[in-house]
Amino acid sequence: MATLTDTFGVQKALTQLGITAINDGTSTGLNSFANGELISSYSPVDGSLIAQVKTSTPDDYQTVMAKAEEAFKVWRLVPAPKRGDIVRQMAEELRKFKEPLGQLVSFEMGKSLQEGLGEVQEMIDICDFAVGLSRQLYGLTMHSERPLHRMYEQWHPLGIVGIISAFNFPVAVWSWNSMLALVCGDVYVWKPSSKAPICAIACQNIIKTVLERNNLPEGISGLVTGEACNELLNNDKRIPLVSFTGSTRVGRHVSKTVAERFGKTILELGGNNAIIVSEHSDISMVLVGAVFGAVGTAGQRCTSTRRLIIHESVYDKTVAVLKSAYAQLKIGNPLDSNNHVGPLIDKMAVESFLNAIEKAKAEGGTVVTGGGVVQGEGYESGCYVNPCIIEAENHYTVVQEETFAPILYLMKYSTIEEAIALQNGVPQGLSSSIFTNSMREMELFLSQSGSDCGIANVNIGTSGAEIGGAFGGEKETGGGRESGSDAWRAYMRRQTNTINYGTQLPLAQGIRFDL
Ligand code: UN1
Repeated sequence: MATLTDTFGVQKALTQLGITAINDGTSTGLNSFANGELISSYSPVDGSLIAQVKTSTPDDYQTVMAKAEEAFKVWRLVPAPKRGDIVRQMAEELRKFKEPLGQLVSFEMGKSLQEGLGEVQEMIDICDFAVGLSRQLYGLTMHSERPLHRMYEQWHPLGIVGIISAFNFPVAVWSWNSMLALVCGDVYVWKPSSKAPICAIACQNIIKTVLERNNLPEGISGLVTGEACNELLNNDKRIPLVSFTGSTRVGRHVSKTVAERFGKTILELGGNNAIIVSEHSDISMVLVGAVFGAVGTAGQRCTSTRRLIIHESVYDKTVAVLKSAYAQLKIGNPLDSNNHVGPLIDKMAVESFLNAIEKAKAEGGTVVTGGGVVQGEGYESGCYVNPCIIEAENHYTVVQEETFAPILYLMKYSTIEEAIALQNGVPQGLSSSIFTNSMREMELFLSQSGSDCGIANVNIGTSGAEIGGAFGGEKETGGGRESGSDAWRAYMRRQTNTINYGTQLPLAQGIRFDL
């Protein structure tokens, strides 16, 4: 019987990416030392074992860190535009490997092939962005209050950046951090999700060719695997910045641990993103935005749409349209482009999907459509679920939490002020959106009395942000910003310099100190 792996060419992709059945430190070669237990990576697509990865022991971790420390001494001296050129070469490699890497992302974590390819495209885009940035790491100059003095600020590399990434964007979020860190003159140690370690090995293999070709130390790009490494990174004083993507619960712990040693964090934690559907909206646009937002990546994006806040006058119509759209959804192998919805990452995720639906019902919610596990041929992994729509109220505990699954809660509003209050009335603050053609509503939503989120969109859903903007959110989302705009500043340290080129030593604030 042909396995799904054969049918969709995943085996070929693995070979192209240099993935063998067991990947350990020796077979990957690039600053990855792993002599610990094996992690097995199973595909949620068909339940098959993709490969096994050895975890890093505490000794392995120390080896990787020592190499990173050495590499930093070299890398920080490479002029920033030259660092940009190395990142440009990485982008070229990623362009070459876009197809197999996109396939691997899809196969290892279960998102659709198109989204897998889109994720690799985000990597290429952030590389290109970082290349330009490598000539624009600008500091300000100020006018000194003293004569014959010059004052300015400059940005220096921080050192070793710890990157802890999540399964849902196993390669893009790493690249947002790593490529910016690299042009800033930092090196990094990456601890990928244990649910998607093969993607990380594939990236290391790609980076390795560029570093080797340019005679650069492998320690520039470090990889450690296994959950025990999280605490080692968080507590390590040699790591001035930890960029963590994951749940609010774990993020709270990372934040405290790193702050305790005065390290910095970039936190990308949970979202509870809502779309406001105004009576002045275009329903066909709402449909695409809401359905892709809620079921794309099987609801496993931080930016997934979790709540629809619908004006009472268009509520019934919107629910009817959504219901029929959900009835058309094709659930199945994400490598098959005919399917809209792939599997959840694992059976634990399926459990939390089912539990959340039960909780919502117990709190008074009504299931409009969906729910339950999809059974039968092609669904043997047990990770496929029917995307669910539930009529609910914003104050339900289950609605206030982020469930990383395709559950969309519907609620009604009558005034725009009430809609904005509902949208903001959750502990998280990542992404938000309004569909409206009313300028008044749009501007109010974007004003200081509007959305309290890091991302606020008009006539666009909550997910699918472009890399050019700063990405991140407020409140329990953690406050971090990554990717575009001036997010690079978090990867550097600012130094204020004042130079006296006169022959006197006047003190600031006019203080006199005569000797
Ligand atoms: C995430 O889910 O962690 O905006 C990141 C988006 C993607 C990134 C999501 N560009 O949906």
